[in-house]
Amino acid sequence: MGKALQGVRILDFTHVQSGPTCTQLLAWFGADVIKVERPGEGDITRSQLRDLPDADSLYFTMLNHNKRSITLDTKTPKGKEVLEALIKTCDVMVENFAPGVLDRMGFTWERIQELNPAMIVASVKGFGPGPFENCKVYENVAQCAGGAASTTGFDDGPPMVTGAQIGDSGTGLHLALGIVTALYQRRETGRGQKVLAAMQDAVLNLCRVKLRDQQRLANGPMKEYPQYPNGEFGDTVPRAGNASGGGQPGWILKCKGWETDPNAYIYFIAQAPVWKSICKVIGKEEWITDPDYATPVARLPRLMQIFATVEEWTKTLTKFEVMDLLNKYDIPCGPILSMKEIAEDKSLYETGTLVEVEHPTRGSYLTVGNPIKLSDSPTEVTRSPLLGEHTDEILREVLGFGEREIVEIRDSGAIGVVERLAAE
Ligand code: CAO
Repeated sequence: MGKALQGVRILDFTHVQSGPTCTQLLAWFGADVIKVERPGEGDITRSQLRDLPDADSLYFTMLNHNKRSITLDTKTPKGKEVLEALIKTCDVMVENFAPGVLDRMGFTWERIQELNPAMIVASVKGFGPGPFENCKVYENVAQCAGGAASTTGFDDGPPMVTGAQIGDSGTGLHLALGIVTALYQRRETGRGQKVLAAMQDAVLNLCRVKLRDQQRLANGPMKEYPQYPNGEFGDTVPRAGNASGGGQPGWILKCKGWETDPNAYIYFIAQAPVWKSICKVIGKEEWITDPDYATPVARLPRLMQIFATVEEWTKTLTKFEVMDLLNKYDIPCGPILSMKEIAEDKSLYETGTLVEVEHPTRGSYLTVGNPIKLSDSPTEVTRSPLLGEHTDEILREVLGFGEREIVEIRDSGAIGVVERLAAE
């Protein structure tokens, strides 16, 4: 079966997490992704957080599936020549260098356009144009600057970052959409264009509901927040603990075993249409008609007390028993799943969301597959490339260099000594 992005060739000049998540998605949709790495070290994540000596880290392997790797020192004259040849033959360049790096390398937007006017140049940067545009940015910096940290955590605690990599992987997702959109537009115009996803912007986009709340604040307290009715609201959106960001109140409740199991909890949502069922399941049928509890508006000032009552019930059952019981009545809830529990969930393997991958130097490892399923473009997850594994293949087959030219490139040092030895 064909792949959605078959025939699209990506010059993947990305590193660390944000850029690689984007190009990995494009590879899963069938693009030919050629990762350009510095000779010797390659993408810095190959050696970061290593769990096995001399094997590419899980950090790297889990972000670079289905790609090919070429090593190239793009600051040498020969390296520049090869990069130029790649620019001429690829449809998209994706990069997430610090601001100014590409220009310093000699590959300005104008130069790239000269070489290939149809090339789409897609970039992740920490910030868009403005006071911070020249800053280097990592995940948590973006979470803080995009409004996520100030609105995450509990009211009486410090700002908090979240484990979900909304700054890196979240921006990679945004960039991938920008790239396919630009490819679509190119079909009409024949021209390339710049695509920018700033990490601050991507995080803010994901925090859209909090900017909504900033404006609601001017019109009175937000009644679904735990600060209502007894706490204080200042002039900015407060941290809402585990309150729901939508119109249905929710909270995290203890389940059986919570004293020893840090994840024996369930997210419970007091959805209005199933209020009667909730009352019946937890044994509080009198709340169905009690005017203090019967309507959503009446319940708002009592939410914490209601959750505490429901918790007395959830504490008598495991989170999975609660899940089963509540779902019988269509009461929305979600067990707090640990990474161990997720890794053991067979259904996630069946859908390809979790995948076991074989790797020549680290053996078998578990990874997250493509979370986006296309019925006509199935994803087969293949392992990440070793550093420079496809250097010769790309020089020969993609760029059409002959043996003499390849030897010349090697002898110039542009593809690096280690890779040269590996190739011999
Ligand atoms: N050949 C020769 N040189 C190369 C090369 C290659 N193949 N690949 C990279 N380099 C050089 C660059 O030219 C640059 O050199 P100069 O500084 O002399 O111009 C150098 O490597 C370092 O690039 P960098 O500044 O991007 O890397 P860093 O480790 O210092 O910073 C990061 C990393 C992520 C903070 C920065 O790249 C950045 O802010 N990127 C944009 C935001 C982003 O994506 N952040 C998410 C990171 S994931 O958490």
